[in-house]
Amino acid sequence: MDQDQAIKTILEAVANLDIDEVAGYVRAALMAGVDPGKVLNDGLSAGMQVVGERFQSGEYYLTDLILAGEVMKAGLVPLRPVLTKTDLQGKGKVVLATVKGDVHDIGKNLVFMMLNAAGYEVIDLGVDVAPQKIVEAVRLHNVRIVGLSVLLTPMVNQLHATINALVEAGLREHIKIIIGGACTTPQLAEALGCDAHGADAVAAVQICNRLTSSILVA
Ligand code: B1M
Repeated sequence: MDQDQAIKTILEAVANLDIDEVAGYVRAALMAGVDPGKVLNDGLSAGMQVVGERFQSGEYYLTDLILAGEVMKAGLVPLRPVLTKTDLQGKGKVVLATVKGDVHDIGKNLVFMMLNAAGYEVIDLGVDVAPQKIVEAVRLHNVRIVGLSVLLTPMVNQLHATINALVEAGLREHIKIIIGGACTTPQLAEALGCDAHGADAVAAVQICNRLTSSILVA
């Protein structure tokens, strides 16, 4: 099987909710020499995109979305050790959360995994996290980077609420804020006064590296 076909097979397995085969297809792609980042972005995540479209069109129901989450997790099992192979340590601390009202955590968990592998100490507050809890975590752990994930458009106002809470607590000027998730864009990040937008988990690491150097220089 060629590399493009291997990726297409993974995409289709996720899109068709094939929980029994997905991990095997990921293993086969890795054996065929496909780049792990491509397996993640063009295979697994692209398959989730199709699931979302089928949900939106009424072809899939909420139970299918739930199963899709499990399919994605199954596909990540063989990928995780390859994505997290690193010996870097001690880059600094990052607080990570999915905003209040939103329970999507697959993307956030990928960002966690990649930041961890890149040597960051990541304080993961989980999902449905209230602004005040983020403020408290920033204070408690003395972090310099806050990462916020959101997938639901109606919850974008929680990004705003969180940033406001950080401003009111007098913390905003001491930290960098990066946002990401399916309903976010660089324009949204700019409009909200964030420091960066991460398109995917690999980009999130590159951005944190850049933000960390700017903090060290300042
Ligand atoms: Co829901 N869901 N969901 N869902 N879900 C979406 C997001 C949706 C787009 C589907 C659709 O209609 N097309 C839609 C949102 C529409 C909108 O508002 N724009 C939607 C909806 C409507 C809902 C419910 C309201 C459905 C209902 O109840 N009627 C409900 C809401 C629950 C809630 O949160 N309160 C709901 C529930 C669920 C499940 C719980 C069943 C399940 C999530 C399981 C879980 O996360 N544990 C689920 C799923 C699986 C999806 C889709 C199909 C897939 C999401 C996913 O995991 N993608 C999704 C469709 C879609 O996104 N196109 C959909 C794969 C993941 C790797 O991508 O999270 O985007 P993503 O992360 C990426 C990047 O965005 C980035 O890195 C990752 C890749 O490397 N990234 C960051 C993410 N966070 C980052 C942070 C960063 C940097 C980068 O820095 C901090």
